[in-house]
Formats: sequence, structure tokens, C-alpha cells
Amino acid sequence: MAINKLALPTKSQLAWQNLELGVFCHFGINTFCDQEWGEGTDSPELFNPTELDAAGWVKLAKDAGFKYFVLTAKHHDGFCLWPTATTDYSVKSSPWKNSNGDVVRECADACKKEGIHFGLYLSPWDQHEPSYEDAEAYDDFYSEQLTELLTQYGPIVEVWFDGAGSEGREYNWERIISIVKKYQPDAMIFNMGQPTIRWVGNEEGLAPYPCWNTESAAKISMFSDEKVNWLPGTPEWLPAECDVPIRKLHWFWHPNDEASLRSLDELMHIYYNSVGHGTNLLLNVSPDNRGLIPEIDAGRLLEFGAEIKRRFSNPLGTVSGNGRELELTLEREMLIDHIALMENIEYGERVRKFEILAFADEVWKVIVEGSAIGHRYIKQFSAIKTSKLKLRVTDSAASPIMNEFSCYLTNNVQLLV
Ligand code: FUL
Repeated sequence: MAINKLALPTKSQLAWQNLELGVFCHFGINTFCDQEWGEGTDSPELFNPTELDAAGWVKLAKDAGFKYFVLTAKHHDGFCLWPTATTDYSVKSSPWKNSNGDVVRECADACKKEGIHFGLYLSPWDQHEPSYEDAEAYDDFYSEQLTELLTQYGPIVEVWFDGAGSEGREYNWERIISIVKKYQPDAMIFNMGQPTIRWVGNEEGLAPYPCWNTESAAKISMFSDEKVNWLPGTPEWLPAECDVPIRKLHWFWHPNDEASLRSLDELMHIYYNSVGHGTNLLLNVSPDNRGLIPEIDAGRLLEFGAEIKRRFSNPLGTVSGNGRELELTLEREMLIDHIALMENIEYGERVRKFEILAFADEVWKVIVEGSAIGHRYIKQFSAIKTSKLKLRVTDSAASPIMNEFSCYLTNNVQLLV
């Protein structure tokens, strides 16, 4: 993919990209009905998570090394997890906490306490709300819901607009986006209207390589060349987010579904293909109908966080610097099986083509060839012995600025990749 001009991120895009890892949390009336897409007809009486522990959900995310937490305030069924004034189809009509509960508040407070960022998902498609049939009336309704969420719960890092179910439907995106800009100007806008971050194009957590940070490279999905119809003013810098559930194909919790939990190897495969391709990873972990994250999911998330740390927190060598060549000299000859690169993307995605060479047996040998580096690039290979490495940029849009060139020995090369 040829890219002609050098797009730059805004400060808030940059800050968001530095977060890298987010927990997505699908919770709602579906959790009590063993279903993924309710039709807006399930009784609020069913919503009764008697042990709900939002502080525990967020602490888990934090302990696993995740930096933001995105809650489904309203999914396609229209049931609201906060006591909205816009509809009775909410926690207000449920037996939970005698109709006085607010899941959004509990999560916002927990994020504040743990020092991680809070984001919200508000489905445009609403199967319960009668005004959905009348586009203008529904725009009013949706704008009011969004205003409540963006004014009553503190800073919001990301607003997740899900396109599912809205195919062919026009919303008043000018109005919706202006609400986000007015009340939460630093929040990322996911994939609709006038986005500042985009969908990677699948729900498997896999970014293609290269996954450039630019709008001109963005397609409706990685499997189609169709372009997305975004509002004028959509920034050219448009980093991708990979969203994927920890239980295969299931965003909401289901009973007797433990077999669909992804293995640690599968999660690491996702990590290499998301964060390792320069995108953020938004990994969904769902609370069950008690309102608790099942132990087995919690354990897997912690294992995943610990494994990322084990592999990548102790580089054998690391260097930063500018220009087309950067050498990384190790203390002595040693075995390595990973390299990681980070461009200083504040100045854009400058590198278009590069190779990595390793010095071994008195000669320089090319061990990796690539194109995009961007926020982060991770590459694994069978272990080699070397005393120094060289990054050679063979094509760039401007002089490369590298924040990091590191190598590691993890003794664990992922065969899935
Ligand atoms: C999809 C939705 O239909 C799923 O239920 C889930 O919310 C996922 C994140 O996005 O489009």
C-alpha cells in the first residue's frame, strides 16, 4: 500500500496508542438470557447480578497490565446499564439493588480508583426503543443518552460506535460527533461518523501486516476493498483497534461455555498480530450472571498479562536513535529470538521498508524484512546467536526517528504465527 503524504497523530491519538491494551466488557440483559443479540423484549426483571463487583472487574484488568476498560452501556437490545432519563428499559426497572443501581457509575468509579481509563460502548442500533422507527426522533433520543454518558461519569477515553445492525441506516452523525467533541474532546471515536480510531476489520484480534495508521489505508474490513463513508474532517491519521472476545465468538457470558475460552498460546498469537503489528488490542472479558468474572477467565487474563511481561520486559539490548541505520551492540554474543521496534510516531509513520541484519560468523546476515513499523513492531524467529544487530531503513517518507530497537530471548517462539 503506497502512502503519499505524512499524516500525523493528535496528542490524544498518541496518548491512546500508548495505552496499547484495553479490556472490553460486554454485560447486560443478554448475560441473563444465554444469548448474544437480544431483541429488546426481555424483561428487566431478569437483570439481577446479586454479587456484582465492578471494582473486581477493573482491578483484574489493571492487575493483568491493561490500561483501559470499555463497558457496553447499551447493546443492540436497548437495555441501559445506567438509570437514564430517556427510557424505562434500564437498571431502574430491574430488581438489582432495588432499582437503585448504576453499573456505569460503578465502573467509572473503579477505573478512577485503579487509575485506568474508562470508555463506553453505546449501540446506535436499538431494538427496544419505539422511536427507532422515526430517524429524527431517535437521533434526539440517542443524543440525549450520549450526553448523559459523556457528562455524568468523568473523563471518557473512547466512545465505541458499533455499526452492527445499522446497515443502510442514516444517523445524524454531525450532531452525534459534535456531542463527543463538546463534552469529551479527548475521547477516541471508534469507527463511525468522524472516527479518530478504526476497526481492524475482523473480530479475531488479527491486524494484517502492514497495518498503516492512515485513513487512506482503511477499508471496511480486511477482506474487502470497500471504503467507508465517513464525514469530511475525518483525520488522515487513523490507528486501528483489534477487538476480540476471550471466549471464541461469544461477547456475552454463557453458561457451560468454558470450552470456548482461548488458550494462552492463542492469546499470544493475537498479541503478536495486534500490538505486534502496531494496533491496540481490546480484549473482551465478560462477567457472568452473578456479576463476577468467572475464575477461569480471570486466571487466563492474568496469565496473558504475565506472559507479555515475561517475554518483553527484559530486553537483552536496546537502543534508540535517528537516521537510516541504527546499530544495537550486545554485551557479548548471545542467543536472541525476538526483536521489537518502535517509531516515534509523533513525527508520523516514516519508515516504509526496512531490514534487520544480525552479525554472526563474521558476516552481516539479513534476518528480518518488513515495511511498516509505526507504534510497535514485534517479530519472532528461531533463536540465533549474534553479538550485534543493525536496523537498515531502505525506504522512508522522511528521516526515521526510532524510539526503540530491542532484542529478547524468550525461549518461546509461537508456532502459530
Ligand atoms: C459487534 C456486535 O454485534 C457484537 O455483539 C459485539 O458487540 C461486537 C463488539 O461488535 O458488531
